[in-house]
Amino acid sequence: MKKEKSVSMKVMIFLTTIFTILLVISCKKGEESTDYSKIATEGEMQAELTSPPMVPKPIGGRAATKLKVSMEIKEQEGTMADGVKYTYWTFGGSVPGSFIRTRVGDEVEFHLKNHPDNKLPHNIDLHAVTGPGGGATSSLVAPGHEKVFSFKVINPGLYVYHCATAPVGMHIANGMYGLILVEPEGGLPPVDKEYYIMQGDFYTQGEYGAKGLQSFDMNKAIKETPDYVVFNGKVGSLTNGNELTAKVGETVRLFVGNGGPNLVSSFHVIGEIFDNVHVEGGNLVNKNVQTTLIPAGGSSIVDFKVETAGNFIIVDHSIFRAFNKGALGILKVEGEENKKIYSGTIQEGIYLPEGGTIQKMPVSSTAKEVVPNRTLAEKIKTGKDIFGTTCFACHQSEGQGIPNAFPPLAKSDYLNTDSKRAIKTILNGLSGEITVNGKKFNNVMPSQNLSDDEIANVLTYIYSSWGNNKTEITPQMVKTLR
Ligand code: HEC
Ligand SMILES: [Cu+2]
Repeated sequence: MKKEKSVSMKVMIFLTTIFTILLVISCKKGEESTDYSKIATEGEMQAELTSPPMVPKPIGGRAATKLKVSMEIKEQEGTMADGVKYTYWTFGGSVPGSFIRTRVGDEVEFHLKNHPDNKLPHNIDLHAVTGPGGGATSSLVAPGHEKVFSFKVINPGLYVYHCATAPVGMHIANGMYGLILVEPEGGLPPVDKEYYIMQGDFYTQGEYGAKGLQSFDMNKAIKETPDYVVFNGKVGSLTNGNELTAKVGETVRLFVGNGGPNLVSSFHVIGEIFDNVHVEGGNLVNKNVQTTLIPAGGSSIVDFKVETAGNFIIVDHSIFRAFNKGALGILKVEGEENKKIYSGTIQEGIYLPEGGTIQKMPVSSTAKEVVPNRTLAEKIKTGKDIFGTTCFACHQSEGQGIPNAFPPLAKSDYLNTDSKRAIKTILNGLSGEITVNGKKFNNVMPSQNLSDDEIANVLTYIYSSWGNNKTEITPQMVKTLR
């Protein structure tokens, strides 16, 4: 009995010692993490502000200072997509608004100006602010006025800011959001390229692509059924000559935000893996991430090294948003392809399950083909079958296509002006920007492995349908272009 007691006493003493040691360690750690609300600032300076996709220069080692931010709110007409106009409400004239770069401990003196031509009052709620409304309560500013308030940034991270004037959803839906970065002590690890991307969903009276000035649709916003989901305020902000760029071997950091107002983003770069992700824009760094979730009103900092050349497509991996609502950008990496990392197609062949070997694709599938003599009606009939099994998946059953993805074949000016070009499109495939009936497409059509006869028939069918010009294509015409 006595012996047992002394054993339990020893255990007690042992546990108490461990506990005390742990307590001391945790206290020490607590002491080490600085309370940035107490850090003193040195001097003052004007903040550099940038519009997307650019970000201000890194802060790195500079001491905490009084940082003056001067931002002007502008309500202005802009372009949502080709031929589609929208009246954006902006912080600093861009969607998303100007990027603000601070370091932890900075005292930010914020000058919010509402341009006299604007029609509405606005304010700003910065998620980097510790205080009621994140600044919104002290920043409501009428057109032609300026409000000044100040705050100390005490938590490092990447934060969203947005307008919080009623109806809040509408101000955000019209583009009133942006990012403010609070660098940690000593800054972020240096990289070669830094960019600013922010996703947003837009609700317009007309459907996706409907021309003219589109007004905001409150009902669609409440139902959370956007017509547009885009990066940096518009379709094509990061494509068609606006691509982000980097060179092989460089490291790229993306400051990514999501303004919402409704949707969350499954942010992904096709063909890249994020080496580091500051999860939700905070301190936690996750490694080797394929897709990072960015909540509405949240952010993420991702970086990766680009190892090989090519176009890397930036998407919201809720993928219809990317290909049908605009959430698509491109990172263009220039330099040498790295075949060790990515080989490209090594061999393309026909797969024969029974034969067991992969054979080379025949160069000309018509070499020994006996081409039957068909009447026009027969051609159209067989052509229709080919269309129904091969082309319709993309171009749709009535040749109407899908806006922004697959061009129409019905009443297609592209098709009707040049039949040789149409034949070549099927023989060789087609990529790059084309304009069909006034609408731009920039996608890839794979080459179709069809015989001369089949191509002649399917094209003859298409030309004789849906208001096209009734050109008759012969196998001979295809053969000369093969
Ligand atoms: C996998 C999807 C896909 C399939 C299958 C496909 N196409 Fe296409 N097609 C496209 C895309 C995408 C373009 C536009 C390429 C670009 O943007 O450069 C295109 C363009 C065209 C064009 C020129 C543009 C126009 O509208 O006149 C023709 C003609 C055409 N396709 C015919 C066909 C025919 C005929 C077939 C079937 C034999 C077919 N396509 C199968 C995706 C496809
Ligand atoms: Cu506003």
